[in-house]
Amino acid sequence: MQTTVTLLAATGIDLDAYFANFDANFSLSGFGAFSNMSTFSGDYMGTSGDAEALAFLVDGDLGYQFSNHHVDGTIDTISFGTDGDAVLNTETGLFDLSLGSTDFTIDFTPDLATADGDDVHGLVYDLMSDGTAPEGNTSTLVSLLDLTGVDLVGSAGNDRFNGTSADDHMTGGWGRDVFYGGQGADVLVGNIGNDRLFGGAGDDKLYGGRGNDLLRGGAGDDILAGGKGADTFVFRGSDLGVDRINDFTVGLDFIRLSASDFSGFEDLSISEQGGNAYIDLGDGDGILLAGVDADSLSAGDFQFV
Ligand SMILES: [Ca+2]
Ligand SMILES: [Ca+2]
Repeated sequence: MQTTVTLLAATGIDLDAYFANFDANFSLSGFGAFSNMSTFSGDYMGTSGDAEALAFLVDGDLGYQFSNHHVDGTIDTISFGTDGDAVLNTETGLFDLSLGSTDFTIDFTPDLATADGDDVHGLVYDLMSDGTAPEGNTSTLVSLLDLTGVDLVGSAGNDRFNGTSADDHMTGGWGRDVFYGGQGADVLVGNIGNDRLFGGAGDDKLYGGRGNDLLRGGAGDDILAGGKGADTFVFRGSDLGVDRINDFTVGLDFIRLSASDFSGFEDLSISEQGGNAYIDLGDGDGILLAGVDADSLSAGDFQFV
C-alpha cells in the first residue's frame, strides 16, 4: 500500500504537533455527518463545533451500524482542516461534505478496506471518539502510517516531519523544511529553501535542492547531494557508515565534524581513491567526495564544532 500525505497549509505543517493538537482539542460535535444520513453511509465528516474549529473528512464508502457502533467499508482519503460544512444536495438527496480550509490530506492506494483486513473501524472510530475523554485521537491512524511508511509532499511553507520506522519519501516545497527520516531507507528532498535533512538510521538518500541546506545522513551508508547553494554536510557521533557526497563544491560547501573527534584539518586522513577524495573517519567510517581532487581540499572546507 502507498500512503501519500500532502501538506496544503500555506504556512507549513508540523505533522506531529498537528496530531498532538488534534488529540488534545478535537471534540466531536453531535454524531458528525454522513453523506447519506438516511442510511449513515458514504463519506463521513466529524466537526468540532464552531466554524473555526478542527474538522476531518473521510472520503470513501463507509457504513455505520448503530447496534454495535461499528464502522466498516473503504477509505480513499482523509482530510484534516477547519470549517466543516454539510449541505443537502436537493438533486441527489445526499449531503455534500466539505472543509472550508484543508491543512493536509492522506491518500491510500489502494483504498483501505475492511474486507482486506484493514482497521477501518479503529481508524475512523478513534477520530470520532475512542469512548474516553478527550474524544477523538489519531493513534490508529499514526500506527497505520508507521506500518506502511509515508510519501510526504511538502507545502509552500516551513514543514516539519518525523518519518516513520519504515521507508519514507519526503519532498519539501518552498520554505525552510526540517525532515527526519528515522529508521528505514529514506529519501529526503529539501527542494527550495534552506532545509535541514536528517537521515537517521538506515541507508538514506538526501537531496538538499536549492538554498543553503544542512544534510546529516546519520548511521548507515548514505548518499548526499546538497544541490545549489552553500551546503553543510554534518558527520557526528559513531556508526556513521561510509557516506558519499555527489556534489561537494570546494570553496562553497562545508563538511562539519565534531571538535571532540578531530582537532583540526591537519588531524584528518584524506586520500585519493579512483579520482575521488576519501576522508577516513576511523572505525571503518568515511566520506567519499565524488569527483573531488583530494589535494584541492583545505581547512576552509571544514568546520569543527
Ligand atoms: Ca523512515
Ligand atoms: Ca542514514
